[in-house]
Amino acid sequence: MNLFFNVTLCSIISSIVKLALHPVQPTLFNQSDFQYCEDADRDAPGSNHSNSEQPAANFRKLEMPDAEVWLMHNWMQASTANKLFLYFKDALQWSQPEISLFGNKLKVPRLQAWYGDKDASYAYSGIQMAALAWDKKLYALKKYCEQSCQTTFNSVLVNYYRDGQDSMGMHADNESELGKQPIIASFSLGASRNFDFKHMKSGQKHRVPLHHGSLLIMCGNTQQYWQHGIHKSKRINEPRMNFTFRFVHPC
Ligand SMILES: O=C(O)CCC(=O)C(=O)O
Repeated sequence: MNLFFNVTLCSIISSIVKLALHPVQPTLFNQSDFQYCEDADRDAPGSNHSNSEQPAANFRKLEMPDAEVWLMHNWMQASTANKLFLYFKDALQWSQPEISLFGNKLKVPRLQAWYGDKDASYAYSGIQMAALAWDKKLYALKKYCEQSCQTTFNSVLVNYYRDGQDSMGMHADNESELGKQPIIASFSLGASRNFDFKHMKSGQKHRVPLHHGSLLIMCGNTQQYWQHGIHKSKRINEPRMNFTFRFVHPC
């Protein structure tokens, strides 16, 4: 009995120590294959859009006024990230839509795809995007992000930058359907690119390199005060993929 008690006590203590040392990565998925897991639906944290919730530990809060931005490099291990990059490159339905700029029609300087729940349609720069039905692994990735962000998402914009000549203009994700203080999770795969912020009033700039497997979370007032974008770079020849998970309020 004593032996049983000691063994049980030891295993409880060791679980507590493990939890304290590795509080971040939720273990809903075996990262080595990243298969969709039915448990993800059961264990998702529920619909929680409160900004008082903070992302899990190991995220670093960036020092930016009027913003709440969290970053974790190596949020996903490289071997899993490599497989996902190859998978998504082939599996997603990429397109290069046109935007109207001063009366001219221009193709966006990247490829993109919009996935989400049925009612999660989205419009920006005159592009109306109806959501494509979730790809299984994309849905699993969404669930995995939700664990870290302590919220739920119903859609994702995926951008594919073929090389350093592809870019994303400075903008804020402040469309009314995203709500006043949207939580946006930005996951990156492939080539490292600089993510540039610019304060809309003071003009202050902040540059964050985003690497293969990093997760950046923007919440609070970030979209009200800061624009963000990806500038062209002559030095980059490799492709990059970025996923911005969002919650679009159905209109
Ligand atoms: O590629 C990125 O990191 C930026 C994507 C972005 O700004 C957006 O989807 O709104």
